[in-house]
Amino acid sequence: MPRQVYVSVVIPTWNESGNIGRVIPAVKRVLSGYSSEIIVVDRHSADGTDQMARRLGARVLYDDIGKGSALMKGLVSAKGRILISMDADLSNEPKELKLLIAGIETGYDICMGSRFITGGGSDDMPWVRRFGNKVFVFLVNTLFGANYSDLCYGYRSFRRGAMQKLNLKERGFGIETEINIKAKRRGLRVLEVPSVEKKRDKGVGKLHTFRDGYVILKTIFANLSA
Ligand SMILES: Nc1nc2c(ncn2[C@@H]2O[C@H](COP(=O)(O)OP(=O)(O)OP(=O)(O)O)[C@@H](O)[C@H]2O)c(=O)[nH]1
Ligand SMILES: [Mg+2]
Repeated sequence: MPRQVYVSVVIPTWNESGNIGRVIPAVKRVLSGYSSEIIVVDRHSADGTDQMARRLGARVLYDDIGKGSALMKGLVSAKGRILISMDADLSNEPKELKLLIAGIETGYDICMGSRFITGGGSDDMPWVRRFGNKVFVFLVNTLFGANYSDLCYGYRSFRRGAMQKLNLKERGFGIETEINIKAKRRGLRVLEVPSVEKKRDKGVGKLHTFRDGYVILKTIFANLSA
């Protein structure tokens, strides 16, 4: 009889060899009391991220399109009852995993880390991104009648089955925005929990403020007519 997986953590990676060796053991430590799996979805990194992840016990998949597409690939193949999306660069605190798990156990469909409610914060947000995020939050709340405090942040948990209801299409950094909009539209129960985003540890960020800001804006308007 195969062991039931309770929590699946999906981590998209693109040249994260400086970080992945710390993230995976930290996630395993926090989840030691649960049956869990870690799925790394790698963009054929040139720095051996995939080999390191496999050596540390993660299941490794590949995707060469974008962060959103990698995340979806991982979530679709995940076996857990609770699915979690997490970055590889040590920006997301592994100890907060328990809060994300508790959110789903309490009865919510999606539990989103927020940097902008009491107890949350960010050491990794230059003012341009902070301003852009505020504008995008305002737009989504106004256009879709939502009440989010944060938007472009990927540390989240999902009840298995909630994802299928969203029919996600975004392949890049628009994925979080699309999730927020469609979760509201489909009437999913969403909880925000405080999260403190730390500075990326090693390596370089893949998000380009203006290029990906435009992607997020396009995502918002594309979903108006969808
Ligand atoms: N598979 C895959 N992973 C990606 C891709 N782009 C980014 N990632 C991963 O997605 C996560 C988030 O990307 P980051 O580059 O940290 O984005 P960010 O946090 O907005 O930017 P920084 O603050 O500069 O770190 C990291 O684990 C990246 O390695 C991609 O195209 N494919
Ligand atoms: Mg990052």
